[in-house]
Amino acid sequence: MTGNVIVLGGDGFCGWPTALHLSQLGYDVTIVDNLSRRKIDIELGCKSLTPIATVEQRLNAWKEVTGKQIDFVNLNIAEDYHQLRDLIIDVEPQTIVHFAEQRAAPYSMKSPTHKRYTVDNNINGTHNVLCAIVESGVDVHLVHLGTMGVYGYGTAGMAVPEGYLHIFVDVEGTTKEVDIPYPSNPGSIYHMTKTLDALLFYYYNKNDELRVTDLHQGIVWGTNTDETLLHPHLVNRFDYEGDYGTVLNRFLVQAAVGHPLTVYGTGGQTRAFINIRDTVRCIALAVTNPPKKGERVKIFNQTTETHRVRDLAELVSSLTGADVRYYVNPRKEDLENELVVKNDGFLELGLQPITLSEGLLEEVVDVATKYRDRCDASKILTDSRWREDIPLDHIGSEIPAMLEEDFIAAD
Ligand code: NAD
Ligand code: USQ
Repeated sequence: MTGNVIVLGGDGFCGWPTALHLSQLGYDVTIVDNLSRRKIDIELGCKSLTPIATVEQRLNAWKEVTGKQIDFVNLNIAEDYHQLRDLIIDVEPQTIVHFAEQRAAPYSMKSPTHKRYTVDNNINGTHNVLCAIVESGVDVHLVHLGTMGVYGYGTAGMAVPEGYLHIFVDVEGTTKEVDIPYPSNPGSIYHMTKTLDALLFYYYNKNDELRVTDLHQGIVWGTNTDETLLHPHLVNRFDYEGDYGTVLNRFLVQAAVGHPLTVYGTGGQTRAFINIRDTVRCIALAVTNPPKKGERVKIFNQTTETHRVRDLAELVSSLTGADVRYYVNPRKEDLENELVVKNDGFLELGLQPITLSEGLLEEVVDVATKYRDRCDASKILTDSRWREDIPLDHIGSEIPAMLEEDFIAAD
């Protein structure tokens, strides 16, 4: 594979292993990142479970083990518009992969300041990328990381299609068939920014014929990929604290350090999941299969399986002996939901998914246990909540935790 690719947010959890994978495949990769995620670690008073190296050390290690060069540019895509435009003109990328957003739902709900930061950063960043591509005149394919959460997690009993809903409309007695973007139903300020991103793509695709692929990704679990394992300085980050840690990775660390598994509410929430190794493969497939000029925004559901939160807790508990505890849910979300998702797009392109059962034990042993001494257990429970009137529960109980209003809703 040849050509130039810019990876926006290439120092992050998904962006770093993707940048390495694309470089390994033969692309000339430039990472753009303002290191805001590392600064948020300082703000939250915690750090990746894995000891991540500086960007400079990372890139030197990659050069040392593969002979391949990855360039790094430190800029804020939400603010430094002209530098971004000039970089696109200089590099002439065939593809820009866009990971550079504030991606934690709890962090986005922490306070008015965090809500406003998330909206300013994500919406301005995405719009700057689109505007800069058009102004540069370079024919770029934009691959963006969206989220399954744009759809909400309730489906009226059907499988969530890949972006577009095929509907039948009665027009003066005649039935017409049309595709419309699947109705958005965000569950946090963060998820809302992703639904707004989708509207920006729709517009730039219609007006400027910009080629865009939007990947509606599920919750990523796992840590390392073939490339990040090549040198200790290439290790990927692993978030476990209450805002950035995602549910399955959190459960794995909690089990390793002897903390009870923190199930919110009844644990009846069903979500979509994907392993980090499949994330990087999916992105490589998206890069090599761009939409044609004039084609509508291409949308893939980048996810390989769905699981209920309490089932995940039981699975981790059965593997490790960890206790399961139920905490008052700091979020406003359905207590219980079913979720069926179509993911034919990547399967047809040849993806062979890694499932939970194959990879899970390896993760527990290799990463969570190896680095458990770096875990600060006081950071496991979050102080973020969706509304001020939701009580903060740092104690939990042995039975599912429901608020009075939840009992009423469940009746
Ligand atoms: P991350 O926070 O680890 O990485 C994001 C990177 O972008 C960070 O390195 C950060 O410094 C950088 N960044 C943020 N704002 C920037 C800006 N304005 N300018 C330049 N750089 C900026 O997040 P991640 O887990 O790697 O997620 C990457 C993308 O994938 C996000 O858009 C997220 O919404 C999406 N996603 C992630 C998951 C998951 O489970 N991690 C699941 C679905 C979708
Ligand atoms: N949950 C628990 N206990 C925990 C943590 C979470 O029960 O300790 C529950 C939450 O209430 C929620 C579910 O687990 O119902 C998933 O939470 P999460 O933090 O793992 O994932 P989420 O907030 O949805 O966000 C993550 C990423 C985000 C991405 C999204 C994909 O941080 O960037 O967009 O997953 S998706 O969920 O498919 O929308």
